[in-house]
Amino acid sequence: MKVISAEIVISAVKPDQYPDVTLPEFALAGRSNVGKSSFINKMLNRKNLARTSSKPGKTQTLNFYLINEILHFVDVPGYGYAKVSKTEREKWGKMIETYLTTREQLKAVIQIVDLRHPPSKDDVIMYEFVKHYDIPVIVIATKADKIPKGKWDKHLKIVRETLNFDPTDHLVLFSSETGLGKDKAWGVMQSFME
Ligand SMILES: Nc1nc2c(ncn2[C@@H]2O[C@H](COP(=O)(O)OP(=O)(O)OP(=O)(O)O)[C@@H](O)[C@H]2O)c(=O)[nH]1
Ligand SMILES: [Mg+2]
Repeated sequence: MKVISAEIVISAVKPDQYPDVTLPEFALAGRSNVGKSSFINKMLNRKNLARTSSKPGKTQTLNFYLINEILHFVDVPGYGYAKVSKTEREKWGKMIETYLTTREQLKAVIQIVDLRHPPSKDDVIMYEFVKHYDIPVIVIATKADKIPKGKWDKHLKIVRETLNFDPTDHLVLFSSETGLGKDKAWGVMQSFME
């Protein structure tokens, strides 16, 4: 996909703030600091459209980005960030759950995991959640630039095993640093838009 235009439409916290259009949507899910916002920026060739940070907990609202006037990316707060209060965490959890289970134009969840480590307990819960609700999921194993090429397969195998990965789902090796996997990720997304 050649990205011509990309802009933030709204930062929403409740359904009546979601954009009132039926364009296909892809929502990011993943541990805090795993690289969700960086994934969006890489896919859009933008340096900091989706705000990133080396400190976890940067994204706190559902941020809708309109791409080429034809689709939305939705950047979502990360899970597993210990420094957030329990009340705050529950509020986010509810906000994300409401979005994921009610948004009809959601074509797939893009679940980002860190290739360097086995998926966390929260990653496994998130994957089980989307499978339970029959939401299509694309798993992106990012930060591949931090692992030597020769070890990629070994790490991908651990990702598959830990998630109890459904072999009919897509798993894309990715790096927001190098752009590895970008074309493949667009290809998979486009297959969900047809
Ligand atoms: N080396 C490397 N670093 C990455 C990659 N993707 C993200 N990072 C770094 O990881 C940190 C977190 O990235 P973000 O994109 O802000 O993470 P996030 O998942 O949006 O985090 P929250 O909004 O806090 O949930 C930043 O310092 C990024 O530069 C990658 O592919 N390779
Ligand atoms: Mg973010």
